[in-house]
Amino acid sequence: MARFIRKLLKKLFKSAFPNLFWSEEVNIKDTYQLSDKKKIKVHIRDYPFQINLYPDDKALHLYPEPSLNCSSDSVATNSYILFDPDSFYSDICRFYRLQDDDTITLGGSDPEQRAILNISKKTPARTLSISNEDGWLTFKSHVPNPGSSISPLFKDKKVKRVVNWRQKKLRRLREIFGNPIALLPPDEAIALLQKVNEILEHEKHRPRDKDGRPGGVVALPDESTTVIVGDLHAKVDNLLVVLSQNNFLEALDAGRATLVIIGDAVHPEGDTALDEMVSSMLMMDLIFKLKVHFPKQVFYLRGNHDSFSEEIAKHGIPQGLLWEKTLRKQRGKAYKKEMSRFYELLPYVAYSRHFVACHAAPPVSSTSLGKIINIRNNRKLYNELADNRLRQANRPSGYAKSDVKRFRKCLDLAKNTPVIVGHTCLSLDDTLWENVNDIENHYVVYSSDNRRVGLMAQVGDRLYPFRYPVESMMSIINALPGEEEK
Ligand SMILES: [Mn+2]
Repeated sequence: MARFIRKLLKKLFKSAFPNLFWSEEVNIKDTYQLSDKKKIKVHIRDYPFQINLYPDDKALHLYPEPSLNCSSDSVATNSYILFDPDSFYSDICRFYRLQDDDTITLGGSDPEQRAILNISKKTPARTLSISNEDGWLTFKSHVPNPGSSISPLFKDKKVKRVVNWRQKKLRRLREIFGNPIALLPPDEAIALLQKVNEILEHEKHRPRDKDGRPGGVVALPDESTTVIVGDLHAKVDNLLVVLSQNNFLEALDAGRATLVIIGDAVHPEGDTALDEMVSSMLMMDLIFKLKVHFPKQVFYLRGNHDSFSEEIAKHGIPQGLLWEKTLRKQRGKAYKKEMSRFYELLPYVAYSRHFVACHAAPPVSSTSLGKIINIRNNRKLYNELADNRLRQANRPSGYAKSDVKRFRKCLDLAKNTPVIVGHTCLSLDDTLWENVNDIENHYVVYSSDNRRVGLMAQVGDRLYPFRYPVESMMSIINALPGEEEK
């Protein structure tokens, strides 16, 4: 709403003082030298641009945010992504998204821009501004001529580079998940789940509890690069979006990355039918395939929905019981039993020197690493980690800033280490929230939104928030031509 009002005010202001906002509309066919004497306005939906930034001509690429949806009903986002082509295609990296009504002023004094775009420190603080308005981009150079330049990336290979790069990931996903991506037949499903449970019994990075069984904690090595996905609630497309963006899949394939799903991958939410359990079965099939494919790199933490409990209910729909009934009916008693074993074997907390994550909340009772490792049969601690929420007037048992601090401390983590939880959708217009309740480096990520998938991913020593548009990934992947038809 704020965005809408701002836009309206800007429009009124512009109509009152048109000369102040005048910019020349240019159709760029070749390298165009930007000048501080005039602003230019370009529509670049059809092809991407290269910016050569003053003073050292650092090349940056500006692409319409790539969409794989070819159907006419897909929503054009009007967004652009701005990135450093030297790193964008090779490793997990950050970028800027210019949404409608956004402006970015590029310059070398901003450490974030230097880190994300590899802009040199020599670049003046205000070098070039780019604004997006209804998909039209306005460029304004702030430095004496000749300043920066922009050129269209006409060559076919470049125009389609981002889309081709994503298409390649889709083919890889099809190799991992099967062609087509579909629910497994019962016999294959149980064989897969048994394999997963075998892995969990001897899972890597799981300190043992006092009975010698896998404990409640995943302790990741310092050198692992972690990607964290929040509650998916049966949104299979959202999982596939995550795996087809950035270089997450490539980093998993190269053994460089660790994927941590922080629970509640099942049971639909929001506007979907709450009693529909088949998409949850498919979701778990896919997660199990990932686990078998990357046994030392994919971890699933237990959420409150990872249970057959009768207490799991939404708007009067007993999702826990329905889930149990569906598994029994569709896949047999043995499968349901194996799923119970899976739940029993799950960890509750994952951490490394760079982050700590659990499904719902830092514990409010006094705790220690040892207690969390020995969480089996500790119902109270399970409820705190997997089902609590922020403290509020009507929820005095919720967690607060002091609990976030204590959580880091009990794991011997530095003060500014990101604490990441899921479980609570904080507003309908987003999927990820930062510094929640004014608690610094405290993130809530909820990855089952219909429009955008939020996740946290590590770049260098730090985890950063990322958001990606949701697309109909299942149908896109299943409609890809086979290798021989390419
Ligand atoms: Mn939950």
